[in-house]
Amino acid sequence: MQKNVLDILINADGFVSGQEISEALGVSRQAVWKAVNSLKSEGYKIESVTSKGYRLVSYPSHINEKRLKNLIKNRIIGKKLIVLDSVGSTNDYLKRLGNDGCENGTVVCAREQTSGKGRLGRKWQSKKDSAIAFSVLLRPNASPSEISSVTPLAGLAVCTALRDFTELDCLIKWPNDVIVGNKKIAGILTEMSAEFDAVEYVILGIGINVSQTSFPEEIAYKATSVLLETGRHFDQNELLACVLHRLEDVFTQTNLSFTPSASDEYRRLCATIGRTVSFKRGTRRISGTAVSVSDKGELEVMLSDGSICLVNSGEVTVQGIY
Ligand code: BT5
Repeated sequence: MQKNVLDILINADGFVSGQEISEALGVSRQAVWKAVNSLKSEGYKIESVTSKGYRLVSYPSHINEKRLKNLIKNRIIGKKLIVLDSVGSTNDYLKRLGNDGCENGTVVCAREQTSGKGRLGRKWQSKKDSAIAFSVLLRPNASPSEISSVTPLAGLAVCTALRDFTELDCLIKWPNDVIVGNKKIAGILTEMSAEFDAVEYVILGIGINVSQTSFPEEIAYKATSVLLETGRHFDQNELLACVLHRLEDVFTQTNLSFTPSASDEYRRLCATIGRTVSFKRGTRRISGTAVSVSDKGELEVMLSDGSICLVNSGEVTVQGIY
């Protein structure tokens, strides 16, 4: 009922009277009034004028299922969409759906995560409605070694969507953190379920800081949000739809591995290139200069003797960026 009323308001050119809505839906004016009130309580601004009826003024800026479903035009990613008010971790929730056979491209998104996960057992923190937290399940027809570029490609998609949507100068900290200046605005956690030679599914968990005005003390020096950087409030639904659209573009155009144009674009936006980096090999810590990113997504680091070392996983510390 609420959705039907919303659809009418979205498609109306200006005011629609309560009478018109009740006739179109075959319900009482009282029922229309109730539906309008519950839409208002969800954050929709609806003007009501006695002689004219109702007019949709603005949408809630936080994640809202109806609004998001209206915005997503993808064929695969987000075609099946689950929006939750609160969940432990969208990745864990989607993993359970993945094990039960959910379709390629399923997206789970939540207004709040109570135990959001970072990589290597770390925590991802975001308060309710202040950030976008979602996970995408992909079922590539490939072996684990053939999909090593999935994570950097997701980083590229999030980075370019944020650049276009917010006009911020977002860059990528290899392999897939999205940064503005030297602070992180988005992070990605990739998890996979695979047999030795076949991937069952990949889950890309993506957190984007949108409306935070501050961060807990321990991460304040390295975290930022779209609001802090631009001073503007963006609609989380439009931003998420834009990111999902970009993910679909990137993954349908690349078949999950770097194409020459995707790797060129990745290198152009990679803030790690040209910087001094250090990483662990066994028990040793090695330093060098990041010189490029290979077509498989590996970081190419030049060591002091001029040799090139390829880094494909693990933690890399970048001088000058958190
Ligand atoms: C990441 O890990 O950056 C991956 C973050 C993935 C989050 C998404 S949200 C949807 C999905 N469901 C989940 O449960 N997770 C995914 P990592 O590179 O390990 O960074 C984690 C570190 O970043 C933490 O140890 C903090 O230092 C810092 N951090 C935590 N919350 C942050 C935030 N909101 N913004 C910036 N930095 C943060």
